[in-house]
Amino acid sequence: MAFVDELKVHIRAGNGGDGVVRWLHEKGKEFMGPAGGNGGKGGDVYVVGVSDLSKLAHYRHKKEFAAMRGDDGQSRSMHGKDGDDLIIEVPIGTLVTNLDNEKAFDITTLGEPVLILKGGRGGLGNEHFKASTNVAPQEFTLGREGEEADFLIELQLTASASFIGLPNAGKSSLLNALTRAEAKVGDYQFTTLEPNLGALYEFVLADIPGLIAGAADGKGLGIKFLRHIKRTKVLFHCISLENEDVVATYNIIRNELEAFDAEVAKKDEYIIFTKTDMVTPEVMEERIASLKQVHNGEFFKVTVYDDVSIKELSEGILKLLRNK
Ligand SMILES: Nc1nc2c(ncn2[C@@H]2O[C@H](COP(=O)(O)OP(=O)(O)O)[C@@H](O)[C@H]2O)c(=O)[nH]1
Ligand SMILES: [Mg+2]
Repeated sequence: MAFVDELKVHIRAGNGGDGVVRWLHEKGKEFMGPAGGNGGKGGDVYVVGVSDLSKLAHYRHKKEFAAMRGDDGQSRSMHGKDGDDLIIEVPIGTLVTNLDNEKAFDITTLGEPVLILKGGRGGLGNEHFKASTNVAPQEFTLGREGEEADFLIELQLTASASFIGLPNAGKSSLLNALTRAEAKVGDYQFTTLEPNLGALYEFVLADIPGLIAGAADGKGLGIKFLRHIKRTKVLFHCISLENEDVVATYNIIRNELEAFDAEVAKKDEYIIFTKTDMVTPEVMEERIASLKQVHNGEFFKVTVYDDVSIKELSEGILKLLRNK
């Protein structure tokens, strides 16, 4: 699913239900008085932060959101049911702006609903107007309208870390294993160079697809792609242990990075050796040793088929980023 980070929508809270005029009747008895119930309150609208960073893509075709209207009052003094609230899930890091009054809601926490529009009050039924001077009131009121406005919903994220590497290195698989992202695996679509994003606690991880695809001359690179890789704090360079010559593999990406942007190439880089399950321990040690001759610093080893290695990687990444 394409990454969506901006939406313009109209959002409406529910209208209140109307109050009604009803009378109490009982068989064989005379007039017993007013019994029209009040209308229910219209539903409020909340936004709530979730960790699924692709959430806005689900609303891509939506132009309008609306909470439920309150039910009208009923006979026998029964009040109308309140309209259900509407809770709109957005990724943490989303800024929700009411374009009619410029009020902005910055959604930075998980699971805490923030009220953005209030539902209308229910109207009053005729029973409400009963008084010693008014035993048969005809009065009632209509429900109030719920608030409504146009909103701009923007995801304002900067990736803390980006996974780079050759196609097939296992970047998307890692992003999926470390976060709740749903990046496509084994998908070589270099024409869409949108980053896949996932949240690892407070950090956003980006899987940068195919840096190699004409990256140096900037061909086809979207603005979001550039923004993410330029502002990212650290790079995790993924190298599959399947490669017989891991140094050559490493250098391909390094050269591409240098040609792409000298500033980006200067960022701190950590190596993640992927697909440890594909080689024997001896071959693994040999390949890691050869790379250590050209790159010093910390490195990680991982296979998506071993949860322990994923957990270690996850902890390692967290420790690194929290120390930045
Ligand atoms: N054996 C093995 N295969 C993996 C591992 N990680 C990813 N793959 C496979 O390698 C291929 C490329 O993975 P993908 O995550 O799409 O790589 P990307 O191009 O770097 O995003 C897919 O077929 C994955 O199933 C791993 O740890 N072990
Ligand atoms: Mg990929």
